[in-house]
Amino acid sequence: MSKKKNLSEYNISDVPDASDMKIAIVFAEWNQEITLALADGAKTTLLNHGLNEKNLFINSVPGSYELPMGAQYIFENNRDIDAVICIGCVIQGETRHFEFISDAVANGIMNVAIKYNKPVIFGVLTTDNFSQAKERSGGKHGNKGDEAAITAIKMIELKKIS
Ligand code: DLZ
Repeated sequence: MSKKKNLSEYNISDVPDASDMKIAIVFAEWNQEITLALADGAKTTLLNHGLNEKNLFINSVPGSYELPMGAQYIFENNRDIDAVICIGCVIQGETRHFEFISDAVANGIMNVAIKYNKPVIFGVLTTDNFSQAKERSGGKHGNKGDEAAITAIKMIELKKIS
């Protein structure tokens, strides 16, 4: 296993060219200060790896709970999309909402991926507090949106070559 804990510090030559790919980002409007930074990181990384901006589709959903449905709508309406990157931020509160939302999103995303046999990337932060989320959306722990973008490109390529 790689010793790197932070995929934001990746080797550019390890990532395939994305110029012939079509990718969608769907982000949650909850905790928008964080999710916009993550979505922006994902977008920049995709474009840096050759994705044509006309092949990048960006939509939002109200909250992270709606991300799996958002991904499903995107695949239903755009059959040639290669992958969907789901971006969200669920922050621990005083009630059990956190667990319900986090579990439902993780399972829902996997179900959509399997249903369409296409990568649906879990770009969802699940943190104890806002400052942990800030640190992971362009702070000292990098930007997990970058990592989600790289994961999407790598999985699309894997499907092609495997
Ligand atoms: C209701 C709720 C709560 C309490 N917390 C979050 C959160 O931290 N992050 C997030 O993305 N969404 C949250 N939501 C909204 C739910 O995801 C969902 O939009 C609503 O429950 C409506 O289905």
